[in-house]
Amino acid sequence: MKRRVLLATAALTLAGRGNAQPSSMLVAERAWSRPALARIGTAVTYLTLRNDGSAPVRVVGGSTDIAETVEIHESVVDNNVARMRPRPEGVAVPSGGSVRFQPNGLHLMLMKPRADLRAGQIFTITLRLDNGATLDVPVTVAAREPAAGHDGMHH
Ligand SMILES: [Cu+2]
Repeated sequence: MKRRVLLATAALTLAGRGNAQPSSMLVAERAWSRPALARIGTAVTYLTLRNDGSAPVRVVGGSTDIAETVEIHESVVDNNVARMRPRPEGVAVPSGGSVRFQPNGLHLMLMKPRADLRAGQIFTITLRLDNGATLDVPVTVAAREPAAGHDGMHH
């Protein structure tokens, strides 16, 4: 029993070395945003989040220099009417799993873009996680989802 406790402590120490958030490793892939005119007042970003860590992670919000706020939204069909609702509770990404933000589903809503989003432009969204960590995600402006293989970065 005592031996087991000691081993567990050693593992924690090793995992924690050089990494403030050893409990999670979230990866953003294929982040893209449709071209949008600033005067429309909103823009939308999609991406896939993959959790390579051993604990679930919840994305609770985000921010970007190019818009006033970033909200997590979900498109739903209600009485045959498509609409979207904010998800203040965020989105959980299970350990070893992934969550896809895509048209007609989960998306990041950029409120009040400060300038037009033009195809080919790249900007950064900083996602905020419930464990206090953040994840900087490079987002490409494109008319449709980029092909696989365009990986984001670890935090
Ligand atoms: Cu929305």
